[in-house]
Amino acid sequence: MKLSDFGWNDRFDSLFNQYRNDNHIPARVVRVDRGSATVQNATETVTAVAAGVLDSGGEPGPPAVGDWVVLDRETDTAVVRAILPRVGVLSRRRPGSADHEQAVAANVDVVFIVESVERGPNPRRIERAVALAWDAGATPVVVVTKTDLCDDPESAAERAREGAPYSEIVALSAVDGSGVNELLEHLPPGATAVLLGPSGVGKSTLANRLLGEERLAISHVREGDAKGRHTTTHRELVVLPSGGCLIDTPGIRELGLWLGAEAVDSAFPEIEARADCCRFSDCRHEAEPGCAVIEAVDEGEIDRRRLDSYHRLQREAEHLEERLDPSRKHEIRARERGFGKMIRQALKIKNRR
Ligand SMILES: Nc1nc2c(ncn2[C@@H]2O[C@H](COP(=O)(O)OP(=O)(O)O)[C@@H](O)[C@H]2O)c(=O)[nH]1
Ligand SMILES: [Mg+2]
Ligand SMILES: [Zn+2]
Repeated sequence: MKLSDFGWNDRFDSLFNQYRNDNHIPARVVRVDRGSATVQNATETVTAVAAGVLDSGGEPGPPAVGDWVVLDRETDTAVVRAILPRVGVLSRRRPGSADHEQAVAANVDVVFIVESVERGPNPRRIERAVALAWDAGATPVVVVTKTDLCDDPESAAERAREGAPYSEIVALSAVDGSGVNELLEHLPPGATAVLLGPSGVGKSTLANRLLGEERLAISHVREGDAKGRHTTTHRELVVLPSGGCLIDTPGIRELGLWLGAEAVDSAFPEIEARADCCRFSDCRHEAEPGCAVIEAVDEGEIDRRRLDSYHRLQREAEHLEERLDPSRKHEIRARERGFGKMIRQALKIKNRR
């Protein structure tokens, strides 16, 4: 295997230059445990000490699955010396915490948003994942699994499309193999994808199918119980025979946003496109006069549910930004105040006529 099969490229090669010496070798993190990381390169897979490592910004690690690191092999114990600057990182809010980030996967090109036909794809959950994908600098692709269990996979795909109207949707069965090659078109050699979705939708089964072997543990669901237990307990990167990398993740129950408000905009391009025609450049598309987005909703061109989701996710992103940077609180409040004033003025003008 070559390093490029793992996603190594000229960018990482030049970033590695400053560390180049006889003891340092580049490797990719395939698994993270407390204080250690399993890293892999073209010739070996080793468990390395990863305590106290600093990332490129001088922030303490730990590395995330998918990171490219500088591995020091001088002593018997391999040590992670540095994390190379990431192209992007897929993060979510750490469950149960208001302001802690959890890096799910680093340096990913594609996020496979996995939903099964069994419980029906959930458009609201898909929207969140789409926003997180764009924020990570990755392309979201929605994967609807278990089509062998359903007579009408097309309507399940339609439901998924409601949450990602501008993304590719691939319907497949990891059991009979249909649609699997289509999925691989989104994961060319050298690219990295992460599987994101709730427990039991078939992420690990799909990864095994692509691997051509039963490497990842899958849950055995009892007859008539579609719940599925948490079988995958950690994130893991595997290199596929087809050349791409795939990161399997445990089922994520809560997908708290960890992103900037602009990433939410990218998940709702139809709203962003219309926003250019709003009367006010800082229009929030709530109740402003001359709002082209609300007009499009009234005319049935934009789905009302999409606008509701947009508002919900925008608020969540803004609250996060406020919490992380309290100085912004003032700015947001001021904007809201200015906005109220603007509405009142607009109403006055209207009433005077
Ligand atoms: N019929 C059918 N069952 C599947 C398919 N993919 C996964 N499963 C089953 O769904 C259950 C959960 O799969 P698993 O891969 O562990 O889901 P994960 O939690 O998303 O990793 C297992 O019982 C699998 O055998 C599929 O395409 N068709
Ligand atoms: Mg799994
Ligand atoms: Zn507007």
